[in-house]
Amino acid sequence: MRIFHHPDQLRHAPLRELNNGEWTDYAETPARLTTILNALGEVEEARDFGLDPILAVHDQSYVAFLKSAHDDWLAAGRSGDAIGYTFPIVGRRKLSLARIDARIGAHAMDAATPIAAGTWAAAYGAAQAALSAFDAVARSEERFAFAACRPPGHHAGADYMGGYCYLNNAAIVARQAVSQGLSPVAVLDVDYHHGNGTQDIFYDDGDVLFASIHADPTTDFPFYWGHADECGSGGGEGATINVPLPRSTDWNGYRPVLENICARIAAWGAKFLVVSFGADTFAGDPISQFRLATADYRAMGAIIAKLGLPGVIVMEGGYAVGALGANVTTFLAGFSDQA
Ligand code: OKP
Ligand code: ZN
Repeated sequence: MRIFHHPDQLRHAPLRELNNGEWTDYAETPARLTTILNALGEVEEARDFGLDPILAVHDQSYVAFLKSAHDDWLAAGRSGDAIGYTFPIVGRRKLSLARIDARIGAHAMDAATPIAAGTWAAAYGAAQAALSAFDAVARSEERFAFAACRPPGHHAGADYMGGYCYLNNAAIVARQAVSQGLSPVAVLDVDYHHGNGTQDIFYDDGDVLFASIHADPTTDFPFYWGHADECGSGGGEGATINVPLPRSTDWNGYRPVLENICARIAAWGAKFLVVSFGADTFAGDPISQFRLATADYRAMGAIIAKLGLPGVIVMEGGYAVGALGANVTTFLAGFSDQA
């Protein structure tokens, strides 16, 4: 399988995050990507497809904010990473506010997603890696390609960041697939956390099915989305599927749910598949509570590949850095066994 990345992805290195009331080391580190690339061996540098495919998902004003936020932070006399503290949960609307703190809050769903000096370059690079993987498949060079994205994307919406995510790499690929006539498209999200941003972007959209297996949001981030009764609306009614699972779920609990959700993707008639792959379902993940073993990722890859669809795998979470390389290569090996 061809694997894509962009060297700028390493430029995003926030210093710390607000976690359960304390400042802790930022879990979404550059070392995650280095580990994955080292384990994978032969990887290709992304091509640059420009801003247009990003702007097909994200608002122009949000992209402009992301680009300049860290400079604006420094210009306001601040140091370190830009981070917000006030969020408009009531009556959120487009206001053109100048103060950096107001602009961050208007474009963020949490206080755990800092903007550092290299954040925009890295997020742009990750999106280009995803687009490069899409391009390889769209040219029919291979049925599937892998984008070693980092920062991840699935919590980011059209005009907001959150959960370590800035640009929604999976949504950018799915939208690109739709615009190239590959509908209906399914996004299968197997990260430990619910992909609220991807869900939000396609909630009313009947061209893109969003299907996710994740930790029950009554106990885990992002709390407010990913509940089983969220099924889409308008033209997208029925095109959102959420299966929350309890903490401590292992492969015996996970596998039948994955098989069922794959059957629903097939029944829905998907022609193109985007996989949001997070290895934070791993038993040793420091911020997550499922119990998958490294070997289980081989079976997971095989079950998804058995759908027989063309598509792109984009990397989302996975924070057990010591095991991350093995977990990713094992997933891709299971995928290639079947492909
Ligand atoms: C990103 B991805 C919780 C602090 C916030 C954010 C988790 C983001 C996960 N104590 N944690 O889905 O892997
Ligand atoms: Zn996650």
